[in-house]
Amino acid sequence: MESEQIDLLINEVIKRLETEGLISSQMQKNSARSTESNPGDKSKDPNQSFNINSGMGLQTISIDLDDPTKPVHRGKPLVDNSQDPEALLALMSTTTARIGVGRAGVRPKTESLLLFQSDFAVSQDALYKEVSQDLLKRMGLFTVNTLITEGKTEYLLRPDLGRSLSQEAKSILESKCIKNPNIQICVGDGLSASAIEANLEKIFPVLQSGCQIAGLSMGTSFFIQNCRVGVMNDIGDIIEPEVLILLIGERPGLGRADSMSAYMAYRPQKGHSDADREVICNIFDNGGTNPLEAGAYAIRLAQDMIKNKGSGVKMKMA
Ligand code: B12
Repeated sequence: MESEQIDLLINEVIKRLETEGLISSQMQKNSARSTESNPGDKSKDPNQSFNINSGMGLQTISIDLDDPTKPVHRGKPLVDNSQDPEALLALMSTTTARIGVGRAGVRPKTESLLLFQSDFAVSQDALYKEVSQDLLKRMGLFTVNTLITEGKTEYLLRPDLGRSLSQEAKSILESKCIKNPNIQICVGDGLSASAIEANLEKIFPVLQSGCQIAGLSMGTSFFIQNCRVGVMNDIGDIIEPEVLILLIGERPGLGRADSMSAYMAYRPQKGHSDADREVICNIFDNGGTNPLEAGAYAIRLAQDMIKNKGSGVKMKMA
């Protein structure tokens, strides 16, 4: 859910609670002030206090926990009485793994638990949300579907259906797409819509200009909703490109939802498996394969595939 929608929802709940006399108007003012100062960022005011009518009279409660996802909290050592705080900090800075988080008895500390839950929410949002229609429009991509008809839950439970184009999609591709191009570029939501939103606008122009510079013809690009990697075979059977590049959202990690892959295959067709494909993985800014570099590399790999007339294990053997 967008932060503006969340703000609207919160304000609506607060208004109703006030109308029913369950909270005082002071709370409404506090909340309004915190959203006004920086819309969407309620973490600006970590010590918000609210007057609540709990049934035992008016009580003031204060929320003293700041947003756990802020960088300042994410890298903070939480081990009590650490023997060597500097070494611990150095160790923690070498990894994104959750080390140095200490514990409260046998349980995780509240800070670590909240951070874990926030990061998990980011992954779930990426899985369940749809790629922005505005982005697809800007990129000039039309949408086709796989055999998934009942949304993301079915998509997650039935990978097999995400590997086949629907009958309607096949007819659309037959009528709209240029056949036998050197390079066909497709985009699929896969397991993270956020990954496509974060990287598509950066990688796509590099792929286009890469094709132009290398003298490779490009097919008609499009977007596949509820897409799995295996759908490349169906696309190959209809469009018959030399090389197919499928940009697709990777399974999100905890708090990392913007990682995209480019799966590639030479003359993809029915019966091909992952052994016939290549993957350029972990495409994201700041720590992954930079999308601009990944685009340039994908074109070089496509040229190798064309030269060797194969991809995956076959290309490695060649
Ligand atoms: C899930 C996963 C798997 C699962 C796939 C099961 C499934 N049905 O979903 C399993 C455990 C089987 C797997 C196996 C392998 N994987 Co794997 N896998 C991943 C992971 C974590 C996510 C992939 C994803 O989100 N794909 C997108 C979704 C939408 O695709 P999908 O259609 O649901 O699933 C297909 C792809 O995931 C594909 N796939 C998965 N791994 C690989 C690897 C290669 C080389 C290819 C061509 C395809 C492929 O197989 C699935 C079925 O078609 C990535 C990590 C990452 N950062 O991407 C590594 C990753 C892609 N895998 C990797 C590797 C090396 C392999 C193996 C070769 C390991 C091995 N030595 O056996 C095998 C080969 C797999 C194969 N299909 O032939 C590497 C690829 C590195 C590279 N650039 O070559 C990655 C990046 C992990 C890593 N950092 O090392 N993998």
